[in-house]
Amino acid sequence: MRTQVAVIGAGPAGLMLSHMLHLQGIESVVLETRSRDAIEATIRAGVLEQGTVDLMNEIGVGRRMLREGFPHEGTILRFDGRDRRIDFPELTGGKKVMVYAQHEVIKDLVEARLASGGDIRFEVSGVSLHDIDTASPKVRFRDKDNQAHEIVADFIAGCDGTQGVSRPSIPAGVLKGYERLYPFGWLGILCKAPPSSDELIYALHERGFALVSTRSPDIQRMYLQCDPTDKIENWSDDRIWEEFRARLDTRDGWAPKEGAIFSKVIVGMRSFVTDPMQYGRLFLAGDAAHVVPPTGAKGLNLAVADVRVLSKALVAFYRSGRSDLLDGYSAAALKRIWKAQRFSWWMTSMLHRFPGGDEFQYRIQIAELEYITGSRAGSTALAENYVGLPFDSAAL
Ligand code: RFL
Ligand code: PHB
Repeated sequence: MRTQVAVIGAGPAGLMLSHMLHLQGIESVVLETRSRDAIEATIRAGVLEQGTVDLMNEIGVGRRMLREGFPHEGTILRFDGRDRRIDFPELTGGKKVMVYAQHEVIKDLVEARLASGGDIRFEVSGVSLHDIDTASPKVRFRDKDNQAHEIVADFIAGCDGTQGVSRPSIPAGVLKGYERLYPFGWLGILCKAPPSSDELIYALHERGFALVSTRSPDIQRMYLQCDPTDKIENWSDDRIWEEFRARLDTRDGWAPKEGAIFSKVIVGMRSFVTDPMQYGRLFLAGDAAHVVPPTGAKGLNLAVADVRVLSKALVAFYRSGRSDLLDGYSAAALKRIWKAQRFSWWMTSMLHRFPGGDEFQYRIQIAELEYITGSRAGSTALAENYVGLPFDSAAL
């Protein structure tokens, strides 16, 4: 089988790329190891930057998001037993974010692809990449009935996340990886309760970080900093709520609304960047190329930003035979990626307690939070990164 772009992975990066290429008349085949039901049910990110929201609307997949998502015009930093608010539109010339779950974005993109005749192969196995340093790269895979296939493409987009095959298919020595591991993880829960707050709450306490997010009027998403090697079995519902009450410091009379917990996960935290994000005709995008700790809510947004750059470069190639934008893809994408890495690292460092961290370090963190929330310059630095930095017009 032949296609123009073989896309590995039906996450936000792969699906968005396939849809954007389709709108420009470029055909693609998307290969995904999991089932449609599985990808539409995996709970991950929740916050969309203004630019991600705008792009979803531009490419015609924003209708349900506008109806069911929650626009947030600010966020709360909670420490020393009180709330300080950062106002996004006021500090960023009108920008805000949208709380709309990643799996809802996935549902909307899958529906849009299938409605326009898009080719998504779910439940494939044994995906392998070949001849990626030639003008006819190939992808071999088995379909869900175990039949073997080969796709011959002009390009391969490696959008297969942290555990995919794309990055490991690049010969050793070509890529440089930059990594930072954090000595903590997040325990994430979903519970049946009404929202505790109109806006997300990022809290620092002597006992560690806590985050209050939301999914719907009756389902809430909340996180606690924990040991990354901790086990879910150690966290009874009672212990979780006790820890939330302590870290969210209910002295001022505000307290989280508690309800039945129906999902618990522990996720590790790391920062990782691959440079370059290209080898021959293989282009990496999203988590396949970089990972951020979730404190800045940037992972999904960066995946979308990558494919925005990549789709423009592919369109320029097919429209006018130009390959300069493809050659510049990695450098252009990495500029934004490093800025998002810095923001995610900074938010993580400011809001978590480091094992072995002493009282001095904690006092410095509180002073930084006081500064960020008390100064317009400080608040703006947080707000403009959180809603998403402007796109570099030279790169796009
Ligand atoms: P994905 O979503 O991992 O999709 C990759 C897809 O590729 C498939 N795959 C393969 N397909 C074919 N062949 C193979 N060999 C394959 N190997 C894998 C996988 O099954 C999968 O479907 O990567 P993508 O598209 O790059 O998207 C990245 C985002 O998913 C990720 O960055 C975010 O979820 C990160 N993230 C957040 N990002 C935000 O922007 N805002 C947030 O609020 C936010 N919160 C979070 C998060 C991630 C979290 N976890 C679980 C790490 C909160 C958490 C707790
Ligand atoms: C979420 O709702 O899952 C969420 C929100 C904000 C973050 C990370 C995750 O920084």
